[in-house]
Amino acid sequence: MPRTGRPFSVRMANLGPLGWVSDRRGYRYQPTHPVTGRPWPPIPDRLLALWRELVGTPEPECCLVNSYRDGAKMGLHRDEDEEAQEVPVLSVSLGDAAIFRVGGLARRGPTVSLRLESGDLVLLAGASRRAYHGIDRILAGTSDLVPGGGRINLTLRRVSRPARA
Ligand code: MD6
Ligand code: FE
Repeated sequence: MPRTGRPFSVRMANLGPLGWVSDRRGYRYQPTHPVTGRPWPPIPDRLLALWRELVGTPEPECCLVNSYRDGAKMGLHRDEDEEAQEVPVLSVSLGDAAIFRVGGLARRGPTVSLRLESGDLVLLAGASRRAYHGIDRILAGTSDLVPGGGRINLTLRRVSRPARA
């Protein structure tokens, strides 16, 4: 995590031309893994097809892979490290169910909680693209999809501002 250098409880990886990474210096997108220096693997066609169906153009540049085990959670945040703030963010939940909290544009405003099951999709589009959201907890043992238990969330994003036609 920025400043403290403490690890997130969520483990992260990326697919696609750009990956979201975090260290003491802050958050950013970069084309290679921060430790190995290798490019991220490509985004699978099935995920690209889902994006084309639900979002359309431009193409996503990053699929962030979040892995939740052993009480991992994610604090309230906004996805705001992308230049392309007007392009929706699409997420796919797999494995154990999770309590997803979503609010509005103010960090301290009212929120609602949703239970996300394996296979559920969340599309933050329009005004909700800038809404605060987070994962309060994982409901362990609600799915046997992920070997060893846990939850995986895939978020597809456009990072760079698309070239205008
Ligand atoms: C998660 N999801 O479900 C965390 N962000 O584990 C997100 O942070 C998220 O579901 C942007 C759009 C959809 C999301
Ligand atoms: Fe998010």
